[in-house]
Amino acid sequence: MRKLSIIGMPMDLGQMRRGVDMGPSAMRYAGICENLSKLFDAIDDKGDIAIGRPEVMIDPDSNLRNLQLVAEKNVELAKAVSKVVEEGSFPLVLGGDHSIAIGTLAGLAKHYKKLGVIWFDAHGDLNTAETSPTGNIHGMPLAISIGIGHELLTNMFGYSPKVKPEHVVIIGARSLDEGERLLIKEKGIKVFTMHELDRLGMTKVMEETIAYLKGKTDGVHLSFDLDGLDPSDAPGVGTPVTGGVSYRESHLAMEMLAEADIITSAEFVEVNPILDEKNKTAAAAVKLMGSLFGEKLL
Ligand code: NNH
Ligand code: MN
Ligand code: MN
Ligand code: MN
Repeated sequence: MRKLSIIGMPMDLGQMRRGVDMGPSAMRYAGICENLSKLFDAIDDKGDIAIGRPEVMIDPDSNLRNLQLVAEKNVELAKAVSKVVEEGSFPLVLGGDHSIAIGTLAGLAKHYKKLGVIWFDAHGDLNTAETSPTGNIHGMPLAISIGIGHELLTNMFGYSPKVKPEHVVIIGARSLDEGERLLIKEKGIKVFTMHELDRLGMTKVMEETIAYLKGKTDGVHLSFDLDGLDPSDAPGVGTPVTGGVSYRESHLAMEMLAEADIITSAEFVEVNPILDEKNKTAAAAVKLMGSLFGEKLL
């Protein structure tokens, strides 16, 4: 029995542009359940984690925007994700900005000791309070998950790291900050930037990604930031970067993951319907889910 559980995480506290909290609604409106119903025996939409309308606050000690709240809400998300895994269902988390990956990965790490992560993104999300140009936590979740960053976030549930750097693959990067470049080199993180994508093509990149993660992980999470796509295909994101992955290339990536049958959880983040054109980005996310879960063109 193949079961999907959807968790909405309408959190926009990891960055400064409001509207990404409506991402879960926009993706549901674009027809998640209708599009995925033939691919699962059952779909259980758990609704949204309650975020409320908190005041935006910079932590005076660390310079991190909304540190306490981002930490608290991510603990709630982690518990919800963990419960879904216990139920034997596939966790699909809808963001929200990318800071929600802190909670998703913390929840998954309880069950997968060698969790692999595919980070599809224009950015590296490997900043710390010291290297971040913005103080926005959505630029930090991957660093936090590999154990680098503020203790309140890295040490969730009393241990760190949640993921080993050698179990991470970043795909689509084209905007990396200086501190992120250094960290990638220091930790030897596998990155396919747009340069490698152009040179090798998506087919080779995905073959290498799958081969890299296959034997050494006990589960693979897909963290899909919609700004990894080219802004012409996904305009509804807070930090668009030109020169991204095309609509079809991204589908090819999902189709190859479906074929390889290695993905055990996923999240789609940074959809901001206020910045979108007629829900185009949310619709793209939903179509990508279809390909990821095995929908065929023929
Ligand atoms: N690197 C920048 C920062 O840390 C931008 C991050 N924005 C993202 N990440 N959307 O995926 O603030
Ligand atoms: Mn991101
Ligand atoms: Mn990004
Ligand atoms: Mn290309």
